[in-house]
Amino acid sequence: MAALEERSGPDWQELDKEHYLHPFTDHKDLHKKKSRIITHAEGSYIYDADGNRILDAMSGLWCVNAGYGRDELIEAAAAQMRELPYYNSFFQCAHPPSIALAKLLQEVSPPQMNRVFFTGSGSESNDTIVRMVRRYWDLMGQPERQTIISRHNAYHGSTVAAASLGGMKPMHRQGGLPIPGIVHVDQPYWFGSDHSQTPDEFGLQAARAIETAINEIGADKIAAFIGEPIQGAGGVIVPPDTYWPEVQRICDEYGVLLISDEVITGFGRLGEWFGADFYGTRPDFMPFAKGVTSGYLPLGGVLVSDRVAETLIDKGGEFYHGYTYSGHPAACAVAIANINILRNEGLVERVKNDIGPYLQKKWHSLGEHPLVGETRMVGLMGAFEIVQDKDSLGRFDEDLGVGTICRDFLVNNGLVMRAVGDTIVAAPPFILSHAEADEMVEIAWKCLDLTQKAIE
Ligand code: PXG
Repeated sequence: MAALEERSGPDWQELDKEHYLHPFTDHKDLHKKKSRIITHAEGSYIYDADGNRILDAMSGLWCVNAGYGRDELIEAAAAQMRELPYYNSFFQCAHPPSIALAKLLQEVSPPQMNRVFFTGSGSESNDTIVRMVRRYWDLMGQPERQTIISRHNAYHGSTVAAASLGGMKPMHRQGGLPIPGIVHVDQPYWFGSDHSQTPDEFGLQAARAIETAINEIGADKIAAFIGEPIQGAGGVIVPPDTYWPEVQRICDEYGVLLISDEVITGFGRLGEWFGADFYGTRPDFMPFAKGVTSGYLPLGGVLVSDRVAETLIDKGGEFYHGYTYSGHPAACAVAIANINILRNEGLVERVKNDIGPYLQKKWHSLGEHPLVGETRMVGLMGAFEIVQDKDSLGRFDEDLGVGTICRDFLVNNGLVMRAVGDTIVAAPPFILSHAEADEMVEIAWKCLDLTQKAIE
């Protein structure tokens, strides 16, 4: 842990402004204000250089699921670094932690998943999938199957292929994306629709947009469909119950590979090990990252189904793809320790049966606030929608930035949540106590009041 004087020593905000280009940041805007400097953390709380203690209801960036300050994870990294800090898995080499983790992942993942390809992040995992999917169809003698279907407002990462898979228009406008062979269809966002259909009808229609795209392009040209079980960065969009069963039917019927992006939903966020378990889908690929190490070290990977992996193996030939840090030993050691924590402390079950239902009940009480048009939460992944008019569910003018106003109140009152437009999202750590859940909802209500006053 950094010494106290180091935490408050140099003028971090000045140095930050001079030298540091942050991710997803308007620097001109940031320089008018100042960065919040986070110095340390414990349990569910982060602490900033101004001495504020803030309840982290985003688990960092959807990742610190086991909470901060876990000695088991710290010790696992240190021990592995002493033993073997780095070696690669190229050139017919491997090391115990990466192999042990591959075996552990097989145990916690769906039955068709017996093999894993390691990466350093969720973005790298999705870039890997774009190449692996196309390689698979080449080997299957169907090289025409190149096109991957995704959804508007999806988030699959920031590298060129991952951002292309994603459906974020502002990202596509920077750098000439998407790359060829990726098409986007509607997302299953009932709240964002005109509400003329029931959620179930709307869910079926959203799934059938995939079928329409397949028929327009030709099934013989479609390689795969990718979706987050619940869209995270897009605003915690929980699909209607009809959606995923219909997507699975369509993938089966047209022989299209299913990619379940588990970067946020993997490792217990929904109260099951994976989103695919929660929705009962049978994916061929499950990219993961974040929660695999509870964010303590960067690690990602792709779980690959038997039919794909066996094709890659049996048909032979080298797949020219891999990263220096594929299967990094220290990151793998932390992942093993983290999965052991999830198992030994029953944290996935805790999300399903204890803290999940407890927080959900409180969370839904926010729906009584005059500014809130909808609340939703599955496991420990939730959102509420700020509306101008509760009856028509009409939104505020986008330029007012009401979501951002509310988010700023939240942080200044000791609670981190994210604003996606006027949708406020939350994903607290699995170790959240009942008292912390109470605190979260109390602060949220108070800040909705403050937001209401501010915009009046
Ligand atoms: N897939 C999904 C579903 C994600 O949520 C990625 C892939 C990419 O992972 P990496 O490790 O390359 O970042 C993500 C990442 C936000 C936010 O503001 C969300 C993510 C990343 C950064 C910000 O909600 N998710």
